[in-house]
Amino acid sequence: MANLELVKNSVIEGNVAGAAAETKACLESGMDPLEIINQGLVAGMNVVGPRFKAGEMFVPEVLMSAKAMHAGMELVKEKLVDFEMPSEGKVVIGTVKGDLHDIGKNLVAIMLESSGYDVVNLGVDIPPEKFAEAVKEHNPQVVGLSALLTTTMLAMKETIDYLKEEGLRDQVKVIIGGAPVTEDFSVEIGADGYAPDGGSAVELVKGLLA
Ligand code: B1M
Repeated sequence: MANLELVKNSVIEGNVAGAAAETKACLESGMDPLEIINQGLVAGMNVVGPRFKAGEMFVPEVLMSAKAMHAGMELVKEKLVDFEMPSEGKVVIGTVKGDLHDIGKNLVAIMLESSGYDVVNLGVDIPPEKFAEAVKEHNPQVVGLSALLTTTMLAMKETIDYLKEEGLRDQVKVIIGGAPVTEDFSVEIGADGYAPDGGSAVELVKGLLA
Protein backbone atom coordinates (compact mmCIF):
# COMPACT_ATOMS: atom_id res chain seq x y z
CA MET A 1 0.00 0.00 0.00
CA ALA A 2 1.20 3.53 -0.78
CA ASN A 3 2.76 5.08 2.29
CA LEU A 4 4.89 8.23 2.68
CA GLU A 5 6.66 6.79 5.74
CA LEU A 6 8.01 4.01 3.50
CA VAL A 7 9.32 6.60 1.03
CA LYS A 8 10.95 8.53 3.87
CA ASN A 9 12.51 5.40 5.42
CA SER A 10 13.85 4.20 2.06
CA VAL A 11 15.68 7.52 1.71
CA ILE A 12 17.07 7.35 5.26
CA GLU A 13 18.24 3.77 4.63
CA GLY A 14 19.76 4.70 1.25
CA ASN A 15 17.56 2.08 -0.41
CA VAL A 16 17.51 3.32 -4.03
CA ALA A 17 15.21 0.63 -5.45
CA GLY A 18 12.91 0.95 -2.42
CA ALA A 19 12.64 4.72 -2.73
CA ALA A 20 11.72 4.40 -6.41
CA ALA A 21 9.18 1.63 -5.78
CA GLU A 22 7.50 3.40 -2.85
CA THR A 23 7.41 6.72 -4.73
CA LYS A 24 5.84 4.96 -7.70
CA ALA A 25 3.22 3.37 -5.43
CA CYS A 26 2.35 6.78 -3.94
CA LEU A 27 2.04 8.35 -7.41
CA GLU A 28 -0.14 5.49 -8.64
CA SER A 29 -2.42 5.90 -5.62
CA GLY A 30 -3.04 9.49 -6.79
CA MET A 31 -1.09 11.28 -4.07
CA ASP A 32 -0.08 14.91 -4.63
CA PRO A 33 3.51 14.96 -6.04
CA LEU A 34 4.46 17.85 -3.76
CA GLU A 35 3.27 15.87 -0.74
CA ILE A 36 5.46 12.96 -1.83
CA ILE A 37 8.44 15.30 -2.12
CA ASN A 38 7.95 17.19 1.12
CA GLN A 39 6.63 14.47 3.41
CA GLY A 40 8.50 11.55 1.84
CA LEU A 41 11.69 12.27 -0.09
CA VAL A 42 12.77 15.57 1.48
CA ALA A 43 11.54 14.46 4.92
CA GLY A 44 13.98 11.55 4.63
CA MET A 45 16.90 13.83 3.76
CA ASN A 46 15.89 16.09 6.64
CA VAL A 47 16.64 13.19 8.96
CA VAL A 48 19.88 12.32 7.16
CA GLY A 49 21.34 15.88 7.38
CA PRO A 50 21.32 16.17 11.19
CA ARG A 51 22.40 12.53 11.62
CA PHE A 52 25.42 13.18 9.38
CA LYS A 53 26.21 16.35 11.30
CA ALA A 54 26.02 14.44 14.59
CA GLY A 55 28.44 11.79 13.28
CA GLU A 56 25.73 9.11 13.30
CA MET A 57 25.94 8.64 9.52
CA PHE A 58 28.96 8.62 7.23
CA VAL A 59 29.70 9.96 3.74
CA PRO A 60 28.91 6.75 1.76
CA GLU A 61 25.57 6.43 3.57
CA VAL A 62 24.67 10.05 2.89
CA LEU A 63 25.52 9.60 -0.78
CA MET A 64 23.28 6.50 -0.96
CA SER A 65 20.45 8.44 0.71
CA ALA A 66 20.91 11.23 -1.81
CA LYS A 67 20.83 8.67 -4.63
CA ALA A 68 17.61 7.22 -3.21
CA MET A 69 16.08 10.69 -2.95
CA HIS A 70 17.02 11.44 -6.57
CA ALA A 71 15.57 8.12 -7.76
CA GLY A 72 12.21 9.10 -6.27
CA MET A 73 12.55 12.71 -7.39
CA GLU A 74 13.03 11.66 -11.04
CA LEU A 75 9.67 9.87 -10.98
CA VAL A 76 7.88 12.75 -9.27
CA LYS A 77 9.42 15.34 -11.59
CA GLU A 78 7.58 13.80 -14.55
CA LYS A 79 4.30 14.67 -12.81
CA LEU A 80 5.43 18.17 -11.95
CA VAL A 81 5.59 19.50 -15.50
CA ASP A 82 2.43 21.52 -15.02
CA PHE A 83 3.49 23.54 -12.02
CA GLU A 84 6.64 25.13 -10.63
CA MET A 85 8.23 23.82 -7.45
CA PRO A 86 8.37 26.56 -4.82
CA SER A 87 12.00 27.55 -4.31
CA GLU A 88 13.64 28.95 -1.18
CA GLY A 89 16.26 30.73 -3.30
CA LYS A 90 19.11 30.05 -5.69
CA VAL A 91 22.67 29.06 -4.82
CA VAL A 92 25.61 28.86 -7.22
CA ILE A 93 28.25 26.56 -5.77
CA GLY A 94 31.68 25.38 -6.90
CA THR A 95 35.13 24.27 -5.83
CA VAL A 96 37.59 27.10 -6.41
CA LYS A 97 40.40 27.37 -8.98
CA GLY A 98 43.16 24.75 -8.68
CA ASP A 99 41.13 22.42 -6.44
CA LEU A 100 39.67 19.11 -7.62
CA HIS A 101 37.98 17.96 -4.40
CA ASP A 102 34.23 17.73 -4.80
CA ILE A 103 32.78 15.13 -2.41
CA GLY A 104 32.11 17.61 0.39
CA LYS A 105 30.93 20.35 -1.97
CA ASN A 106 28.50 17.92 -3.61
CA LEU A 107 27.17 16.91 -0.19
CA VAL A 108 26.56 20.57 0.64
CA ALA A 109 24.78 20.98 -2.72
CA ILE A 110 22.59 17.95 -2.00
CA MET A 111 21.67 19.23 1.47
CA LEU A 112 20.74 22.63 0.02
CA GLU A 113 18.71 21.03 -2.78
CA SER A 114 16.87 18.77 -0.38
CA SER A 115 16.03 21.84 1.72
CA GLY A 116 14.30 23.48 -1.24
CA TYR A 117 17.03 25.63 -2.78
CA ASP A 118 17.76 25.68 -6.52
CA VAL A 119 21.41 24.77 -6.81
CA VAL A 120 23.64 25.45 -9.77
CA ASN A 121 26.65 23.21 -9.21
CA LEU A 122 29.53 24.52 -11.33
CA GLY A 123 31.90 21.64 -10.52
CA VAL A 124 35.58 21.80 -9.62
CA ASP A 125 38.56 24.01 -10.48
CA ILE A 126 36.32 27.01 -11.09
CA PRO A 127 38.18 30.29 -11.77
CA PRO A 128 36.80 33.62 -10.46
CA GLU A 129 35.68 34.59 -13.98
CA LYS A 130 33.41 31.53 -14.19
CA PHE A 131 31.80 32.33 -10.82
CA ALA A 132 31.18 35.86 -12.07
CA GLU A 133 29.67 34.58 -15.34
CA ALA A 134 27.41 32.25 -13.35
CA VAL A 135 26.22 35.13 -11.17
CA LYS A 136 25.31 37.11 -14.30
CA GLU A 137 23.64 34.12 -15.95
CA HIS A 138 21.74 32.60 -13.00
CA ASN A 139 21.19 35.61 -10.73
CA PRO A 140 21.58 33.63 -7.46
CA GLN A 141 21.12 35.05 -3.96
CA VAL A 142 24.09 33.05 -2.68
CA VAL A 143 27.48 31.98 -4.02
CA GLY A 144 29.14 29.04 -2.24
CA LEU A 145 32.90 28.48 -2.49
CA SER A 146 34.55 25.23 -1.44
CA ALA A 147 38.28 24.54 -0.95
CA LEU A 148 40.08 21.53 0.53
CA LEU A 149 43.68 22.64 0.09
CA THR A 150 45.48 25.30 2.09
CA THR A 151 46.94 26.53 -1.22
CA THR A 152 43.53 26.96 -2.90
CA MET A 153 41.98 28.82 0.05
CA LEU A 154 43.63 31.88 -1.49
CA ALA A 155 41.49 31.45 -4.61
CA MET A 156 38.46 32.13 -2.40
CA LYS A 157 39.75 35.64 -1.73
CA GLU A 158 40.56 36.07 -5.44
CA THR A 159 37.01 35.07 -6.30
CA ILE A 160 35.46 37.51 -3.85
CA ASP A 161 37.78 40.29 -5.05
CA TYR A 162 36.88 39.53 -8.67
CA LEU A 163 33.15 39.69 -7.88
CA LYS A 164 33.83 43.13 -6.38
CA GLU A 165 35.78 44.25 -9.46
CA GLU A 166 32.89 43.16 -11.68
CA GLY A 167 30.38 45.07 -9.52
CA LEU A 168 28.59 41.84 -8.57
CA ARG A 169 29.60 41.45 -4.93
CA ASP A 170 26.74 43.45 -3.43
CA GLN A 171 24.03 41.43 -5.15
CA VAL A 172 25.04 38.09 -3.60
CA LYS A 173 25.92 36.60 -0.23
CA VAL A 174 29.16 34.64 -0.38
CA ILE A 175 29.61 31.61 1.87
CA ILE A 176 32.70 29.47 2.18
CA GLY A 177 33.58 26.03 3.51
CA GLY A 178 35.99 23.11 3.31
CA ALA A 179 38.31 21.35 5.73
CA PRO A 180 41.08 24.01 6.02
CA VAL A 181 38.68 26.97 6.09
CA THR A 182 37.71 28.75 9.31
CA GLU A 183 35.30 31.39 10.51
CA ASP A 184 38.22 33.81 11.04
CA PHE A 185 39.37 33.25 7.46
CA SER A 186 35.88 34.01 6.16
CA VAL A 187 35.94 37.35 7.99
CA GLU A 188 39.46 38.08 6.79
CA ILE A 189 38.59 37.64 3.10
CA GLY A 190 35.25 39.44 3.30
CA ALA A 191 32.86 36.48 2.92
CA ASP A 192 29.39 36.66 4.45
CA GLY A 193 29.70 33.41 6.31
CA TYR A 194 31.41 30.09 6.90
CA ALA A 195 29.88 26.66 7.44
CA PRO A 196 31.75 23.58 8.66
CA ASP A 197 29.36 21.05 7.06
CA GLY A 198 26.27 20.60 4.90
CA GLY A 199 23.69 20.95 7.65
CA SER A 200 25.33 24.14 8.90
CA ALA A 201 25.49 25.47 5.34
CA VAL A 202 21.72 25.11 5.05
CA GLU A 203 21.24 26.95 8.36
CA LEU A 204 23.68 29.65 7.26
CA VAL A 205 21.92 30.22 3.93
CA LYS A 206 18.52 30.30 5.65
CA GLY A 207 19.84 32.90 8.09
CA LEU A 208 21.44 35.06 5.39
CA LEU A 209 18.27 35.08 3.27
CA ALA A 210 15.84 35.58 6.16
CO1 B1M B 1 43.15 15.23 -1.44
N1 B1M B 1 43.92 16.21 0.05
N2 B1M B 1 44.57 15.85 -2.61
N3 B1M B 1 42.29 14.13 -2.77
N4 B1M B 1 42.06 14.55 -0.07
C1 B1M B 1 43.19 16.22 1.30
C2 B1M B 1 42.26 17.43 1.37
C3 B1M B 1 44.36 16.28 2.37
C4 B1M B 1 43.95 16.90 3.71
C5 B1M B 1 44.96 14.86 2.54
C6 B1M B 1 46.15 14.84 3.46
O1 B1M B 1 47.24 15.16 3.08
N5 B1M B 1 45.97 14.49 4.71
C7 B1M B 1 45.44 17.11 1.60
C8 B1M B 1 45.37 18.61 1.77
C9 B1M B 1 46.50 19.18 2.62
C10 B1M B 1 46.34 20.63 2.77
O2 B1M B 1 46.35 21.39 1.84
N6 B1M B 1 46.18 21.05 4.02
C11 B1M B 1 45.18 16.67 0.17
C12 B1M B 1 46.11 16.76 -0.89
C13 B1M B 1 47.49 17.26 -0.50
C14 B1M B 1 45.80 16.40 -2.21
C15 B1M B 1 46.73 16.46 -3.44
C16 B1M B 1 47.62 17.70 -3.55
C17 B1M B 1 47.54 15.17 -3.42
C18 B1M B 1 48.59 15.07 -4.50
O3 B1M B 1 48.26 14.94 -5.65
N7 B1M B 1 49.82 15.18 -4.06
C19 B1M B 1 45.73 16.38 -4.62
C20 B1M B 1 45.24 17.78 -5.05
C21 B1M B 1 44.44 17.74 -6.29
C22 B1M B 1 43.78 19.09 -6.50
O4 B1M B 1 42.75 19.37 -5.92
N8 B1M B 1 44.40 19.92 -7.33
C23 B1M B 1 44.60 15.63 -3.97
C24 B1M B 1 43.71 14.82 -4.67
C25 B1M B 1 42.70 14.09 -4.10
C26 B1M B 1 41.84 13.09 -4.87
C27 B1M B 1 41.53 13.53 -6.31
C28 B1M B 1 42.60 11.78 -4.89
C29 B1M B 1 40.59 12.94 -3.92
C30 B1M B 1 39.43 13.88 -4.28
C31 B1M B 1 38.31 13.17 -5.01
C32 B1M B 1 37.11 14.05 -5.14
O5 B1M B 1 36.83 14.92 -4.33
N9 B1M B 1 36.36 13.77 -6.17
C33 B1M B 1 41.18 13.38 -2.59
C34 B1M B 1 40.58 13.11 -1.34
C35 B1M B 1 39.39 12.16 -1.37
C36 B1M B 1 41.05 13.67 -0.13
C37 B1M B 1 40.60 13.36 1.30
C38 B1M B 1 41.18 11.98 1.64
C39 B1M B 1 39.12 13.35 1.58
C40 B1M B 1 38.37 14.63 1.20
C41 B1M B 1 36.88 14.36 1.32
O6 B1M B 1 36.22 14.12 0.34
N10 B1M B 1 36.35 14.35 2.57
C42 B1M B 1 41.30 14.53 2.12
C43 B1M B 1 41.76 14.10 3.50
C44 B1M B 1 40.65 14.29 4.51
O7 B1M B 1 39.93 15.27 4.49
N11 B1M B 1 40.57 13.38 5.42
C45 B1M B 1 42.30 15.05 1.16
C46 B1M B 1 34.96 14.01 2.86
C47 B1M B 1 34.08 15.25 2.69
C48 B1M B 1 32.64 14.91 3.03
O8 B1M B 1 34.52 16.19 3.61
O9 B1M B 1 35.48 17.64 1.78
O10 B1M B 1 35.81 18.24 4.23
P1 B1M B 1 34.96 17.67 3.17
O11 B1M B 1 33.58 18.46 3.11
C49 B1M B 1 32.83 18.75 4.27
C50 B1M B 1 33.20 20.08 4.93
O12 B1M B 1 34.53 20.47 4.70
C51 B1M B 1 32.17 21.04 4.43
O13 B1M B 1 31.01 20.25 4.30
C52 B1M B 1 31.40 18.96 3.80
C53 B1M B 1 30.39 17.99 4.30
O14 B1M B 1 30.41 17.90 5.70
N12 B1M B 1 32.33 21.79 3.17
C54 B1M B 1 31.63 22.93 2.99
C55 B1M B 1 33.03 21.50 2.06
N13 B1M B 1 32.82 22.43 1.16
C56 B1M B 1 31.95 23.33 1.67
C57 B1M B 1 31.37 24.49 1.15
C58 B1M B 1 30.49 25.21 1.96
C59 B1M B 1 30.20 24.80 3.25
C60 B1M B 1 30.75 23.66 3.79
O15 B1M B 1 29.87 26.32 1.55
C61 B1M B 1 30.00 26.73 0.22
